[in-house]
Amino acid sequence: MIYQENTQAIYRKDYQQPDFFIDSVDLHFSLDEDVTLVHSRMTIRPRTENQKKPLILNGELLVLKSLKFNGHVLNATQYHVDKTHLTLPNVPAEAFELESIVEIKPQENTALTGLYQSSGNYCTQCEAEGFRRITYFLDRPDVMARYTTTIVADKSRYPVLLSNGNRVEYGELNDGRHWVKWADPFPKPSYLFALVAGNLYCHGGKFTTRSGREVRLEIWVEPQNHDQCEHALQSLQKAMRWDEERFGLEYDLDIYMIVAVGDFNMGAMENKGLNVFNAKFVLCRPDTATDDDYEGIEAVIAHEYFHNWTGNRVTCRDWFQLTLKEGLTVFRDQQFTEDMTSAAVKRIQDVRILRSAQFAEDQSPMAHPIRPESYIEMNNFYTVTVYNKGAEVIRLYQTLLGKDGFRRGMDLYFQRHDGQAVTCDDFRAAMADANQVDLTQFERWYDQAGTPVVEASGVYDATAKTYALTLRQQVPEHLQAWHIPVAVGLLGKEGQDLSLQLEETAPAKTTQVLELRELEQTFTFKNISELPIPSLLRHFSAPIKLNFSCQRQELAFLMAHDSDPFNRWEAGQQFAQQVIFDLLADWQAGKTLQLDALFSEAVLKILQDDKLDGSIKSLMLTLPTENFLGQQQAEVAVDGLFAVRQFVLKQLAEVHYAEWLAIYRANHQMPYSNSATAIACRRLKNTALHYICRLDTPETVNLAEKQFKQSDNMTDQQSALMCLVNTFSEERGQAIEYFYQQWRHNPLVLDKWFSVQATSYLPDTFDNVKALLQHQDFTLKNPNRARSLIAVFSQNQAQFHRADGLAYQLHADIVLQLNATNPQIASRFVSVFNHWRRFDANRQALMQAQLNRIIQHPNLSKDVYEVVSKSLN
Ligand code: 0A1
Ligand code: ZN
Repeated sequence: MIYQENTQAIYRKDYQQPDFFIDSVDLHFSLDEDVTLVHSRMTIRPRTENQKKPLILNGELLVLKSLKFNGHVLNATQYHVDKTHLTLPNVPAEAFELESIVEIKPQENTALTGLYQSSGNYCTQCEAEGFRRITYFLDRPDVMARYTTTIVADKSRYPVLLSNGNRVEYGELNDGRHWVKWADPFPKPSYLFALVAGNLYCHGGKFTTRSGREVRLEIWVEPQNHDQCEHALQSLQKAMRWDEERFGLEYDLDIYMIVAVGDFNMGAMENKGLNVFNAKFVLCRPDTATDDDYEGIEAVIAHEYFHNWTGNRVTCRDWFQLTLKEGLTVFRDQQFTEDMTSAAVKRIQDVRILRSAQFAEDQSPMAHPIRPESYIEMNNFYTVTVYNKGAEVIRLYQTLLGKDGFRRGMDLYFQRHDGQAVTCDDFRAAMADANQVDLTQFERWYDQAGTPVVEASGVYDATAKTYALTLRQQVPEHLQAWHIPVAVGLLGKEGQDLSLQLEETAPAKTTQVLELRELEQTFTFKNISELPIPSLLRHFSAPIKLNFSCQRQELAFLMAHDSDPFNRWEAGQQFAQQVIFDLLADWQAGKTLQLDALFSEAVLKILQDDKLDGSIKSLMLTLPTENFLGQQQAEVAVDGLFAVRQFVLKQLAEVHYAEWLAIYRANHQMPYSNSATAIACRRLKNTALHYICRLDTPETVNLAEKQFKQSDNMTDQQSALMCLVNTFSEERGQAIEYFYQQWRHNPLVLDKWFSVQATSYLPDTFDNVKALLQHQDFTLKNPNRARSLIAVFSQNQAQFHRADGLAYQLHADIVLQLNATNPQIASRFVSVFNHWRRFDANRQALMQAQLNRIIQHPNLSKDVYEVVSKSLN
């Protein structure tokens, strides 16, 4: 087989310090329509005295025009250039200056890494290894340099020229071009470099730090989006304040810029002082963005801002340490959102993502520890494991050490490592040393892949008044026991929390964090005067699967009474899961289905519980997804799960119709605002509307249509459209057409139009998706648009996993197209096939055939090759 790219794996154990450091780099960009010239002047210093090492710089897709060494032009015999490197075999043992000029073609860059164009503007994406597509460099995070950047471009087409740091000089040339010079005082790794040039509008603001410094804040967007920036600005201000209050961390430059671009592979990028964002995470207005969009923007703005300390000031030594900055920064943004919105709702949402995506990754051939041991293409490791499980691991420190102990660890981490490129071990050492605890065993969270499974069982002794809880972790043969905090509560028969005491002298609490370190441990609670109902793994205190056999009555009890809102929700989910799996057995046996009365009653209690916040209530009224349910099975029962879940939803809709309607009416009149209360009302109301519309009668269609046409906000309009696309009514087609005409000129809203159609559970969805691929507004070039249809459809379990395999074939066609233009997106898309072994023989064969077809394709990118080869292995 021919693979164009080098598919050799790189190993963590092979890490070596760089042979050279780059202390400063002076860049000069001349942006022109046909070629862009990049001139770089670097001061380079060997790491050790008297070393005789060649200088090997990274560089890809560059055309070298000139090379100078300490001011002297080098001739071609003095260096060597190949597809990926520039090598100077003989360099002196003291510091020297190297100057290069290269040509690049951003206008042809469809991979969206390095320097590229979006809507006619220039922008960059350098993480992880994009800087080498801009100029020759030691493109690795442990080489930190001071940057100055001069940008020259046509003034009328590119009036705005931005880079990292502070604007120090500017001027005009007499040919219609102008220039700006930026200087970043902080040494940084190359992956944090950024440049933006274009015609952009600035939404400005300011922030005064707690030490009294004034910082200028700038949100840069395409001019037509000028009215969609205020929420982003406010989110930034909130994040800046929160980081001062919670972690004592202040911003360190005089200016902080955010640029929104329409074409972006990921969510956003934390470049020093100049974040580049996917427009989806900046732009919003009530009529164009949903409540979830608003929350997503606040979270991503905060995430990138928090990176200024966790990522930029203290960065990663090598890419294996990615979770050092990402796990920590996700944890920080999660805590921020918990404080800004509702801690319980946020926790539930985060755990849903973890379980549905990360636990699935753990079960797949791409499973890896949060600190991977090897990779072929680093971009394949920006995963839910590194990010979201990484955040759970950081949360474990806080659970074990307490909020104050965690803060002490953070303080010591910055005290020790500000300005350095460090490792996950350095972080763990700071946590351990600041709290004088031994965190040796804790390293297993970093080097072992997989989701730990813990079995729990309890024994109540009425005479001794003790409750003994035994926890047993299942550790696969080649692995070692994890250090797992399990937060536990015990409920009395009135639903009240019992007070818990492990030792006679220890203070009593209603939630105890048990530390499971051995394979098996028993914890005995004293003075328990009645048979308790345990509430285990409260607030999901560790990223594990906990098995504890619970009767339906107990689940219903916890669902109604647990003081821990997370576990209250969790009990409902487990209850629903049991009900669905029992019905599945009936469905498979050809029996008539009948909904469990106790479950229906428990749902009614939630519906009628006036004390529950609308957001939580709505989560409690949402059944586990088909994807999640499939994961719990040895072999995913695609059709059965679909049929049974639909049955339960319809039953709940019919049986409680009056209540759904009452809830709908009670919450529909609330005027729009983006307050938590208004959001909660909309969530609850729209959950109700979804149930109501399951009935698909003229009356219910009418209700959805009215909301669709009359709503003044996207949350309500999109929800109503989603309801309508799942009906067989005439209004369905009309609404789809109406929405298109209303929003065809707004790309982010048009993405929603594609997505809503791809999520439909009606049997014609595949044909619709195929037709939408041919739509004039569909393009694979824009990642958001591609995701809105393809990625969304691939998560529509029953429709994507059609037994005829047609959707698989179409999906593989698209992966191969993207492989040539945007390997990162291709690789993300192909990953749905990673789970092929979990399906029935027929579907396995169909997916495997597509994987084989892909791997035989010539010119496969490293990105796709790595995923597909691991998948077939
Ligand atoms: N560091 C960014 C995410 C990011 C990673 C890679 C990218 O291109 C390959 C782009 C963005 C973050 O965590 O927000
Ligand atoms: Zn990040």
